[in-house]
Amino acid sequence: MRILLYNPDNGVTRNFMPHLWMFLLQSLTPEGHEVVLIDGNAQPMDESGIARFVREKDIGLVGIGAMTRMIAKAYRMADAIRAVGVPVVMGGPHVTEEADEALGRNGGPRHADAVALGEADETWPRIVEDAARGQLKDVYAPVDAFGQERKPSLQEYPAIPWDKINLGQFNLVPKMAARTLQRIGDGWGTFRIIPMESGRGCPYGCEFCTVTGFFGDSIRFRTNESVVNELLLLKAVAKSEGGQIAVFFIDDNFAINIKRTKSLLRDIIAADAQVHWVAQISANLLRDEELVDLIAASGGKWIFIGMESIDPTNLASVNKGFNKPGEYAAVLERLAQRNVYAITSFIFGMDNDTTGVAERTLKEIRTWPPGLPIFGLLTPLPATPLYKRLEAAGRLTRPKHWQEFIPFEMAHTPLKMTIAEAHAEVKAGWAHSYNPEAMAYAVDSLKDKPLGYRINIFIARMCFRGIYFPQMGPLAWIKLIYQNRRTIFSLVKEGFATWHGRSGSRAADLAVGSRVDGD
Ligand code: B12
Ligand code: SF4
Repeated sequence: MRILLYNPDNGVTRNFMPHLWMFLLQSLTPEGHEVVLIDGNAQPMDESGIARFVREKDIGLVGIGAMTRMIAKAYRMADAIRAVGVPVVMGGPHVTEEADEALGRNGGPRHADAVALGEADETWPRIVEDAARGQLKDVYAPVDAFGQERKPSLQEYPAIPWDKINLGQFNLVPKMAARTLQRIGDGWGTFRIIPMESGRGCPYGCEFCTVTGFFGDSIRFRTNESVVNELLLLKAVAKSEGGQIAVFFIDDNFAINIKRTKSLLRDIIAADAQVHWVAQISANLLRDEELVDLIAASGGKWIFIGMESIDPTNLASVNKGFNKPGEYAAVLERLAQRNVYAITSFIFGMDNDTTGVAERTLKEIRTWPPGLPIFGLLTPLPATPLYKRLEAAGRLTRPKHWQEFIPFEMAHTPLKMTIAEAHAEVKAGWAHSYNPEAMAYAVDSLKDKPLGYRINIFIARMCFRGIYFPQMGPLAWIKLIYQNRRTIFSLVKEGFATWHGRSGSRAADLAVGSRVDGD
């Protein structure tokens, strides 16, 4: 049987990275079946396109995974596939919480033939075999012989065959430039950000988060050896094609067990398996100097920190009181000293937020080393404690907000400001952080750092701006480049001067017969 695994885009922003679940399920598919992957972020497709694709390619089963944000699109695509007679199984965090909705058991239309609840590592092979026999069940739950929920152990993690998977659709280097860039340095013909997990679960239980409910509060880890081998394989793949690779450790809190994280990072260094990597780590765990040293030495470049708010009352109200705004600056300095930067994530519209929250937050941010601030709204995701609290208080204004996804639009009333004011605060956060002056300031404030770091920060900022301000398509990018022309010009000028200086001194060295290369 030929199986299509499909992840929809949300139609607004495109992810820079493919989704791990597709590669994982592909690796866990029983022998004798062929698996095709389509990520809507890399290969946009509409309903008629996917219906045509499954017919032309003779697909026997389609698996769709989606977050709440993409679920409306996922249902539309599933409907189109089922209309041409191909069964659809859906999985992921949204349908796990809203299985009745996907199966049409709550009065709405049915979108899926089957739903995989929770982690599907162990149920997927069964789903495939049932589908091949034409005997799909409605619901697949990860339970043991006694009907108790069973979380898969990650000790026997499958080796994802990155060297055999066609990763063409996930290259971030534009086709036009790929050939030329392949010859630069170690090669930049391809650049991919690959998701990798080293563990699952988080015990913190923040009120707005799906993770503790979905993956559980006890943490399971892969062996160091399996992570190191995967990194080595990815490194080899990038080298063989004259390209670059970066890894996003998608663990919800990569340093949740500091001792284990340090041991993993030490093993990565010992095996020479370093690649540039990004990970999510909560601020409280970054107090440890040795951990931060190991992060830098093992290739860590960007750390995503869920700061959420600079107001301790807000943090306490969402069960995230372990975040201490008073230590944010020291944490970011500690990272910046090692040339590691932070993606700092904030949520506006919390219960203690009042108008002016964006400016108050920006004032703090300006005192920190430059990073990548991002701003969102408090969102009641299905089945989270937050959803239940707001529902009980009658504060949900759009209880099924996912059925009509609107980016950056609240689904409940905040307590101390209006919905419109909360929207304006988020807009102000993005506008003041990503206007050309803010971009120039971020680059200038790193004057003492090597040019490479400043270029890295600048490019990352240009891309991150697109999370809020639509910048899909060449025209939007041309406009953005024009607006930031001064910063671009100064970076190019400095790059040229550095290159010229280097080639000048190399010529001088050669002229006097001295050796310029190390032994
Ligand atoms: C990496 C990540 C991202 C990446 C993008 C996704 C990517 N390319 O990988 C980035 C950083 C861009 C991102 C952004 C956002 N994310 Co995010 N993200 C994650 C994260 C940390 C890891 C996802 C992952 O790969 N997990 C590991 C895999 C193995 O697990 P999985 O995807 O759940 O898959 C398993 C099962 O669900 C199931 N399964 C999944 N799909 C399918 C399909 C089929 C057919 C079957 C059978 C089974 C199946 O089987 C898999 C194996 O067991 C998760 C948290 C988490 N730990 O999962 C949050 C998470 C998915 N994100 C979340 C959110 C809310 C967001 C944002 C909306 C945040 C924001 N406010 O802006 C944005 C929106 C992104 C967008 N563009 O639309 C929520 C989603 C909750 C929900 N109900 O939808 C999560 C769960 C975190 C949370 N705090 O609650 N995210
Ligand atoms: S620390 Fe992060 S992953 Fe853990 S519950 Fe809180 S928000 Fe979710």
